[in-house]
Amino acid sequence: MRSWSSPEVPDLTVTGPVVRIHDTSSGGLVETRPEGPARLYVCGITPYDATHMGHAATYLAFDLLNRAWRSAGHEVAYVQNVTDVDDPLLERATKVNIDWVELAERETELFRNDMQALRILAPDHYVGAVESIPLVIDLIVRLQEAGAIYQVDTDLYFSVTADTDFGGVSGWSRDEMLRIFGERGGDPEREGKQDPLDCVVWRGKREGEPSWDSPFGPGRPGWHIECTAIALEHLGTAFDVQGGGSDLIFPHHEMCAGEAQVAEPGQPFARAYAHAGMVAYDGEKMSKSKGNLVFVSALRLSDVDPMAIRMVLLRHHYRSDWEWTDEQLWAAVDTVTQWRKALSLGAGAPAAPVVSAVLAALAEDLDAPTAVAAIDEWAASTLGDTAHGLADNSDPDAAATLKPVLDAALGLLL
Ligand code: 5CA
Ligand code: ZN
Repeated sequence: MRSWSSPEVPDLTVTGPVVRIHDTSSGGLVETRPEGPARLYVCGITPYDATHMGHAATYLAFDLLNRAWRSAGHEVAYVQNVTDVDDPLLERATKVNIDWVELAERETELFRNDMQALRILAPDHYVGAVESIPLVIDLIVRLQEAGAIYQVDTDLYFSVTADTDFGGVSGWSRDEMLRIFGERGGDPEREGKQDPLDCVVWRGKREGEPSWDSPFGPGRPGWHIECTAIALEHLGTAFDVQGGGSDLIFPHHEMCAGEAQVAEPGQPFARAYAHAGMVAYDGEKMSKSKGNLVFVSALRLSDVDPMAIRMVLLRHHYRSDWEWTDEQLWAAVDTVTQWRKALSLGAGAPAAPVVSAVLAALAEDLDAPTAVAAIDEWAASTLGDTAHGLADNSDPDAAATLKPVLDAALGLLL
């Protein structure tokens, strides 16, 4: 599938520190130690509605990781999927009476344009579920050979007990898993399952649903196995980070890891599992099913500078849950104006310590708010200095030093 066009990342004259990130599986910060290119898999959208601020916040978080790795001197191999066939997409297409393929293509295209406007670096491989069906079928066959697949009617299930480390990603108790599984696409109540937590990997054809031929009869892939198959194909096992929002910790990332670890015993699926907090609006998690959405595309259409949208997101630590408000957007518009003004002066407060502070903050679990605060301070003292005549410690090349770092590390083109 076509990706979007990536903004250029300027080369920096300084190298950032080793990147540490919070790993859900171990419950603490871990040092990333890429061998060769840093390998990143981020779960992509289910394209049945426009990109909202929650999506944007999650993709921005992993964009910061991508940029922090590059600042530290690593190449990055980045893979993202598109869940272009799944229950919510088919249900929406039926409800609004349009072809599901058309809906998926339209919303994926809108997402690409939103990501491009927000200057999110594009994945090297942007891969749809539909185009990956042969990979999914191969993976199911391997799981069958490992004795981890059984049939209920025309559907195939993955047996979670086949992974001796099942539960290792989320660390959740069985009770918690059982409570949440049904709310997030699972079917704990279905008769005939060996374990209520087992997840579907091949859903046999239903009337009115699209289907593809397979050795197990016509049907379509289950959700989790799509990401497992795509990640293993393009990144291999033990890749550096799997990322997504915190609503993917369980069941999605747990099931992906379980399937991969049975197919490739002795290897973890990912070395670390990183999760972004949930963005709320009107007091509830922003979600397509609740309809409390702020769309990136709608703001772009009303002439909001995408760099101001990016600034709102950067002001929140990626792991915190927060609520979108319009006040934050207008404050961010002012910040962007102020920073541009300070940068337009050329000279300013000393830039070298700000560069170090920004790179250090981002390498320490993507702490964008601390990085942004360092630049706020620089801009305030630069503009203040100008008001009172430039101070003795003024740096004649401040803007020229800072601009490439704002661009490379924070993705802000000002
Ligand atoms: N296609 C699957 C992943 S394989 C999926 O979850 N698609 S999605 O469109 O529902 O979500 C895309 C990404 O946005 C996921 O990482 C999800 O965790 C994240 N996300 C969804 N809603 C929010 C929200 N309100 N705040 C933050 N992130 C969110
Ligand atoms: Zn996924």
